[in-house]
Amino acid sequence: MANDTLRDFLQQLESVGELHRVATRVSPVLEIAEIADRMSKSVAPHAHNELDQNPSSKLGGKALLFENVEGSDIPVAINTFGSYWRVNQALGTENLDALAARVQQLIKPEIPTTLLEKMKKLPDLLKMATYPPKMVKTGICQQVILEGDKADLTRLPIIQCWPLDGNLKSGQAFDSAAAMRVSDQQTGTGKYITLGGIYTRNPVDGSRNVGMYRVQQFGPRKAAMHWHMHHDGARHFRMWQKRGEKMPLAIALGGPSIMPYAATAPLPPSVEELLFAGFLNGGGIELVPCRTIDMQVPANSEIVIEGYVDPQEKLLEGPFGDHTGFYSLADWYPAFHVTCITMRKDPIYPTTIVGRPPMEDYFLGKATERVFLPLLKMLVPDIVDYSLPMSGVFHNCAFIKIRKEYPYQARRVMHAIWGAGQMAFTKFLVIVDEKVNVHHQEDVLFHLFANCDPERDTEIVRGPVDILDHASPDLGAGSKMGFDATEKIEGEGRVRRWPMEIEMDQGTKELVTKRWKEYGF
Ligand SMILES: Cc1cc2nc3c(=O)[nH]c(=O)nc-3n(C[C@H](O)[C@H](O)[C@H](O)COP(=O)(O)O)c2cc1C
Ligand SMILES: [Mn+2]
Repeated sequence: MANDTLRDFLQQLESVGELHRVATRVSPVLEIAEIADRMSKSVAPHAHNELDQNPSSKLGGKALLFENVEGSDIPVAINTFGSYWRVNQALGTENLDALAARVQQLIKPEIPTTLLEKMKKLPDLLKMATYPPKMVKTGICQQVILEGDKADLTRLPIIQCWPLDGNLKSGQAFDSAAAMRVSDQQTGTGKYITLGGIYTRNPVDGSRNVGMYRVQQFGPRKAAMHWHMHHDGARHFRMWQKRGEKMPLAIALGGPSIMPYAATAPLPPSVEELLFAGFLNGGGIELVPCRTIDMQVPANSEIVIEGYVDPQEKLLEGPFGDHTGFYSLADWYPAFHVTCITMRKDPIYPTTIVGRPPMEDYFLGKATERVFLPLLKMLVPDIVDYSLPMSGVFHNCAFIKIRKEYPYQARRVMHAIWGAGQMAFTKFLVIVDEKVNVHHQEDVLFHLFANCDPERDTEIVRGPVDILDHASPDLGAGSKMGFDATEKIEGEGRVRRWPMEIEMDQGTKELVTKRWKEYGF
């Protein structure tokens, strides 16, 4: 089982030298971010080769704990998930493949006849195999309760990540006329809560969702919720909005080390993150009721911000230096009003920065890549393995390995992926044969460049794309491209005789290995 509290997690990291404490005073504006960025990028680029998925790899720098942050008496933890080793600790597993094997076990027991039945069964399977959240009456997260004027976001050491964050005059507003119109009270700060779990409820069936969405601080009790329209938080909000009701929402920081990951996991809307977290953890997550809203949050959180989202009020959110390596432009997002802040005594504030990879979120993404492989295979059985290369920042590119058996199979796989959950937003797909190592970018590119006839072997489709794709002609809508980099066979258009790839025979290889010293090298 993973750690119950952020403090336990940090203690565990410290006990093996994986936590660096910074005692000197630092600014939450840019300084912490720059230090964390240098930490993430402190390894030589070649050391970050995707080949290195060694579960004990500590590449990615150390976790950092800033003990003395200007303007707040709360310390800041960052880069806590930023290595394979740390992500494995957080998820309570030896390695990500072992976790994937457990997911595989979960979907194996019953084999219904159709795919649709299988997908429908998933929530039930999870319910049977997992530990539901446990309701408890009290939790450390409510040791300190700040209501009324005391519920003040400026008490928290919320960080500014990049220079133009929140700067509407920087030309990074999608609608510059609107940016000019917003009054000073409506202008956000450059500070963002980046590692919070956003807890919302479906007003119709009461089901819960936890998503990781950034929150921009506006006033002491006001913030903007940046959930993408395709995500469950936004879906819940549209439901509350339709009813004309205020939406209760809680932001939980810290808590069981599994939760930040679970909040990022691309689960279907019917699967609750808290159930999935219980499954990964091998134990139910303890929840306490919030003080001022009808919502439950992990009892072991460090800090909880309670409030509601106004169905009418919108704020010009952004710009924000995003995980694509570019600023996402300012746009209108719903306003969140704080009703109460609760915390443990001496809390620690967890945060992260995103930007051009490698960054901390790369490792959270890799956890998803591995854990969701069995589910992706269930949807698209042709898939043997896949990789989300660092250069593709998750949604820009996926390398997919298939076992090819019939003509145009690669295209079938492309279309299946473009219909599969959050994978559907993948802009470029490269489909390769079984012999190619999808975790080795060079190997994939070699086969892409060699095996594709651009006219014959590419597929371009239109559809929804990631909200953060700045190249698409419209926000969230554009085109996607698949490269069939497999060996072409009869029935796939005009194909000439396909040559064999060069490889030395085994006998000669062994002979040369055996005699290597004799050659005097
Ligand atoms: C560090 C980090 C920051 C993220 N920020 C956002 C964000 O601001 N808005 C958003 O919609 N998704 C964001 N995501 C992605 C979502 O958390 C992820 O897609 C998740 O599956 C959404 O959950 P949902 O399907 O329940 O909505 C972020 C992910 C990570 C790892
Ligand atoms: Mn969800």
